[in-house]
Amino acid sequence: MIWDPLYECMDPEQRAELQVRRLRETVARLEVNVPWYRERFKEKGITAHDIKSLDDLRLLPFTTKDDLRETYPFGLFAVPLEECVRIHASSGTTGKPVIAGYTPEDINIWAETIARTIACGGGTSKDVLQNAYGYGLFTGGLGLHYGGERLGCMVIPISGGNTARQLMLMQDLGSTILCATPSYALTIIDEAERVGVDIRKLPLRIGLFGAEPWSQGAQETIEERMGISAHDIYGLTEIIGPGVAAECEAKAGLHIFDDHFIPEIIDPETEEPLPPGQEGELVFTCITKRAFPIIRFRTRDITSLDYEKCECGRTQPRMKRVTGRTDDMLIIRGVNVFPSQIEEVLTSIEEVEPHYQLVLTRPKRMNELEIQVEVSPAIFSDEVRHLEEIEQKIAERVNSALGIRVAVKLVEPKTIERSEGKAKRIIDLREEG
Ligand code: DLL
Repeated sequence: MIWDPLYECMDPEQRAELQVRRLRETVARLEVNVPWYRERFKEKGITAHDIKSLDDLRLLPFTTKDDLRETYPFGLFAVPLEECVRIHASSGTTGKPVIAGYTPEDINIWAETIARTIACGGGTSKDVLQNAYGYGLFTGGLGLHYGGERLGCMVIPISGGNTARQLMLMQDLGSTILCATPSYALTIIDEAERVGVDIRKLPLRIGLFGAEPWSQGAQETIEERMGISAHDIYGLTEIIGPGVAAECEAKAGLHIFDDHFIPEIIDPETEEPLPPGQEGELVFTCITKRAFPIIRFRTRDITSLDYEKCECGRTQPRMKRVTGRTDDMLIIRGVNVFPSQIEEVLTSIEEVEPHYQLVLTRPKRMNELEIQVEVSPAIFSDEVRHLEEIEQKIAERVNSALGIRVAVKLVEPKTIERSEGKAKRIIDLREEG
């Protein structure tokens, strides 16, 4: 089902007109209400009147994570604080979080884009939605919650963690949709197998997984082991939270809700826009939000865009699965590698489980990577020689797929920490310098 056919299937030219109008209005509001943007627009010599077509987007300045740090906490809010009814924050690995504010209209837009997200995955008002994203400052919990209610689902606001209870309620309440990070979905599968629950026999039919990079291989593993259709959903706190883009039933990329968030792909070095199909850094401009409408936000996520109409009928552009971020890219002897590329290789090897960690060290001033991956219990009790063969096979596959030499260590089942939210894949043991 398409939740909002008027906008989701809109003629692209008509949508472009709508986008330009909304963009101009947003820039005009920022000129008046946000001194930080007013200054930046002045520096660039641009006013709202100069925005006549979508190409004029590139006249506007970028906003970066550093800019958000500099203006922390409310410096980019475009309404008085008393008009806000909610804030969320992204955890961020270092320093202060990003604070996003929402007016009632923003909450409303968000519920709509999440209702679209759930419908994109095949959800309807008849579904029972088990929401295992964390509730709190993280946008996953309350985001999916309000969107689920907007669509008319019965929402189970269980939040992340307490896996035994997740399984109990999944069985007792007949959950048909599971919302979680993909790594937590794997944790749930693991626990189900341990206690002898066959999720494939339960009513569960759809998974809405996102908030971290995951590979196509992991998607297929989850689909197989849960007996569901798994969908990739994407979003970020700075833009609104989840509900920015979602994979439809055609599974040919994630539709971006671009009547609210205009995407661009730029070369992260030169900052020049790149044509459709070319991979680069994803940039978003919010054109409908009231409290925190960010202009040309550099997400650091790497992907490409496709503007062809999708077989599902939606005309919104699609982004490819995000394989990584410019800041979690590892450089191993000059080769750029993302953890999800290694995951893709691991999920193609039958003997190992999709539970892994990447240990980074720097002996002799060169980055070295060790992949630690779990094997199934049957294999672990096997002969040492067999284990060594598997390690070698993984190292060879990684070498042929990515062109890097890595060390591989098979570890005992259940020794890698299980994730309840975003998984920690990289253990960085490098000394500074
Ligand atoms: O992770 C919002 C979200 C919640 C998305 C629930 C989907 C589901 P942040 O915590 O601000 O927001 O983290 C945003 O997470 O820039 C990406 O690097 C990454 N990310 C989010 N979704 C995906 C995805 C939420 N589907 C950052 N694939 C983004 C890959 C993703 N990476």
